[in-house]
Amino acid sequence: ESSRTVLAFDLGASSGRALLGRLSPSGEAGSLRLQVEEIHRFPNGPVTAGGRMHWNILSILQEIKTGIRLAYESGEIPESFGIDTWGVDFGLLDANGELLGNPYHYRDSQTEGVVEELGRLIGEEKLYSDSGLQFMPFNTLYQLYAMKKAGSPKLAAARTLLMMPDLLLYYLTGRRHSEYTLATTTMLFHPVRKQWNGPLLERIGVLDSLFMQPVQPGASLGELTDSVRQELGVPPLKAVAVGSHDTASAVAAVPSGMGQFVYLVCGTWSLLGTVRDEPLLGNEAMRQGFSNEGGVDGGYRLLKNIMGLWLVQECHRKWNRSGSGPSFADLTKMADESVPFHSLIAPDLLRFMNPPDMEAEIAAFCRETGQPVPRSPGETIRCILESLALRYRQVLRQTEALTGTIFPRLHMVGGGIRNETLGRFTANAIQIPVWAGPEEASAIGNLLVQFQACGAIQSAAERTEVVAGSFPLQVFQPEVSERSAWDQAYEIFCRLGNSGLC
Ligand code: LRH
Repeated sequence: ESSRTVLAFDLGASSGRALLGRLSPSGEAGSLRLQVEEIHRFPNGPVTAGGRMHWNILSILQEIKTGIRLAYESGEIPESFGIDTWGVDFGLLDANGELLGNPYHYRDSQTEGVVEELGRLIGEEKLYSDSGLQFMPFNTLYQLYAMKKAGSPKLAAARTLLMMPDLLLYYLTGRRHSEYTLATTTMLFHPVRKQWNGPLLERIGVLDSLFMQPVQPGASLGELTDSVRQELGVPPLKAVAVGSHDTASAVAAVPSGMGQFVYLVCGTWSLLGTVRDEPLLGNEAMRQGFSNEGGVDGGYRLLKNIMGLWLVQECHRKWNRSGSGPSFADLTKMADESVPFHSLIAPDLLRFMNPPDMEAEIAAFCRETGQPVPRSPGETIRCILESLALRYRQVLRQTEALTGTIFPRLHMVGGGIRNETLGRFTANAIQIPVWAGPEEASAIGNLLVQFQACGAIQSAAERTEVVAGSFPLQVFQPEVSERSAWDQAYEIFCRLGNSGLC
């Protein structure tokens, strides 16, 4: 039996990547091993123009085409490709099928004040029960409402809305579609009826004809257009719908085994939660700021957005403007060597979403709350990592209370697992073992759903077996000697308050 290959594009906050996945028999009877190879990497940062933050859409399209060409040049013949990226962002097409401007980036500030306004207009409980999403200011609903209020001519001219992977696939295949997991990040998709929320769209004055009934992950989306093939000099290649929401793909790659599990998808964001058969749409889940997003296997990802390593990335960006500042590894080492629990922040406050100077914002928070102000990069990063670990504890407790489940371990996946200090802090904060891996979870989930679509993998259970058999896990055990220090820190942390974003 020979190996099979598919191609994944995973677009993250700072870079986009093309990865080839090769699935082959592992030697053990019947089991399969996945190997992943990065063949192309390109920048994917926002571009500020005219005071607004945008996607650099055409450049990304071109890089994806380059990735496809490089896949064939490597000598492999992929059976299909799929694209995943972060939730909520979209492009608008006019009546001729042309893109109306550069899509906005969700960290743009256009939605300021809109959460409160729509909460009053629609009613928070109604909004929550009809969307299942926490009230995050960048949700597609809020972005569209802000455009509407600003009298956006683009919105007026729009005839089709495509989420970012759907838009990129439209350019590559000539076909329009809407993928389900991303639709569930918009706040405009009803989690139970599984339809676009017509009355809500009407209420905000946006045409429901912009939206198409979503297709499920695994669906076939056609092939590269002739003109793209000719441009690249490649044979026919099929596009497949994956969990095009990066978090959906990452959760699909958790080596959880059977039964209920709790995950922490750790990257620019930290997404902590579980998977359930039914959404939780009541007041308790709303008050605690949980989302119910669509999973690749039909269930619901009950999770909370936590500000994540964005806090570190923004400090790193500031200290590296000249190009010669400390690396991420240097910063973690400095944090390790700093005094424990010097000061703590409430990471999910809106003020940390996109401040002009993250280091200064953290210092201001510490000053305002009567704590010592971090005076060095090491102290600032230590403050961030400890605060994140304590926030994980809080959200884990909330997840357990909401679902009536006690979890024996936390599965941590995504690029954040490279930060061993964070892994150790997390295990000490939550006082259960952390099983870290795989790192490339979004790309792996993307690849595996394609393998399911072409019949090489038969089920979700087999998918998790393949992950478990293909990638090493690093286990962080809670340290008994650290227990009381983290308990004390948690009490202080809980008094800081954590409203804002959620
Ligand atoms: C993580 C993520 C998250 C969304 C956010 C916008 O990358 O997709 O699930 O809420 O980005």
